[in-house]
Amino acid sequence: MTTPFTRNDATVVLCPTCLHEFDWNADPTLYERTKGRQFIPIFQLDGEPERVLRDRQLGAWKKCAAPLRESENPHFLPARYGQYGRPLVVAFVGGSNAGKSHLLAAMVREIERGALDAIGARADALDHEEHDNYVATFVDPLFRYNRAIESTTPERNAPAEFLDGFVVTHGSVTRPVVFFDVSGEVLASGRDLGNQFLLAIDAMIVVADWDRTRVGREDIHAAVSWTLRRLQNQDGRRHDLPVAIAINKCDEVRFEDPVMRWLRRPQLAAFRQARNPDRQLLWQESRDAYAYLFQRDMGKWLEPYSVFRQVTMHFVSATGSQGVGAEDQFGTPYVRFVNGVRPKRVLDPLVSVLAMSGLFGPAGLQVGVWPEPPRTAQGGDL
Ligand SMILES: Nc1nc2c(ncn2[C@@H]2O[C@H](COP(=O)(O)OP(=O)(O)OP(=O)(O)O)[C@@H](O)[C@H]2O)c(=O)[nH]1
Ligand SMILES: [Mg+2]
Ligand SMILES: [Zn+2]
Repeated sequence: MTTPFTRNDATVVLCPTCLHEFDWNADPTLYERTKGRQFIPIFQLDGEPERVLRDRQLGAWKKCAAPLRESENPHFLPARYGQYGRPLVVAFVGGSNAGKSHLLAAMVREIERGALDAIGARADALDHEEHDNYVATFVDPLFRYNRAIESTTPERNAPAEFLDGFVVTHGSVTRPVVFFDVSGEVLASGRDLGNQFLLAIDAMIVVADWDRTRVGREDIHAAVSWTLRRLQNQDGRRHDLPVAIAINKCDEVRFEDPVMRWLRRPQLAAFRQARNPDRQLLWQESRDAYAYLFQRDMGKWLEPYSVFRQVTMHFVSATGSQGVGAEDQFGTPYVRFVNGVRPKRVLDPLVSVLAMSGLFGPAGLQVGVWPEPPRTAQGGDL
């Protein structure tokens, strides 16, 4: 799974934006992006030293080889996207207001501060400019100014692009990992350009609000069910898609068992030895989380268990506390985290899908494969 997806020595990359498959190396042309977001091919100038050329190629882009229809503009992917073999496309799936965007921002912040060191992994931004942009737009307002991220704008009629990405290295394995986070409304909205990236994903982080009454306007589990149905309809490989279900906003129920027991544990406790994850611990947490959702009449969120081979569940809190209504200096209302933002265990679902994808070696491929699906109260053995 960690080897490049090759066909006749070509590295075939699936463009997550338009779903076109193409040989990454067929056209070596690189592009630089101007301040005005124009893409210009980089060619060696007459007499230009190799070193200078190479420097200009830093942060370059590649054009997606999809044939364009009239009125369509070409789109581009960071040059490093296809350089290390098959990238891992991770999607955040869940109803609107579940906390997908806060969870992603909290994960990126943890990665930034080097929290993957704990498992001996390194992450470098896939494209530094795009990453800085993501941090300035989502991470900094949240962590520096305690300002909640706004609900993601539903964008149905344009293909989605990934928000941020890293090149993750563990031992001899290097793989680009990119994140898609669109609005819950778009996930639930049928077959739209805005959610077709779902057909290109390699792993899924399902985000569930423990309080199901808070979900937005759409049918409460439509985002999850619809995504699963579409993936199931694809090729047989799909049942291998690793899924981590994150029960978010656990800060609000932190004194309740079993939440208390798990939320107090340090981040990545089960992955201290990334090559040999603690499957027992992961199983116990998944079992408790399964029971927790089932008791709350949230069985629909457990559907991935019947569809996919590898599923883990995690109690997390993206923000560590509940935000309160405030007003900024311009009188604009916003949600503020008065005690600062302190994520709890947000990297566990991410590292779990990375492990299940084989990034940390073969033992990870058994993560989330349980002796039997967790039983519910009717089965009597939880
Ligand atoms: N208490 C608590 N609130 C949270 C947490 N994470 C997110 N929230 C709140 O939940 C609300 C929704 O969070 P978002 O991240 O915007 O949710 P989303 O799933 O991205 O929603 P859409 O973009 O509309 O699909 C925000 O008001 C956050 O303040 C958490 O860990 N704890
Ligand atoms: Mg969002
Ligand atoms: Zn494309």
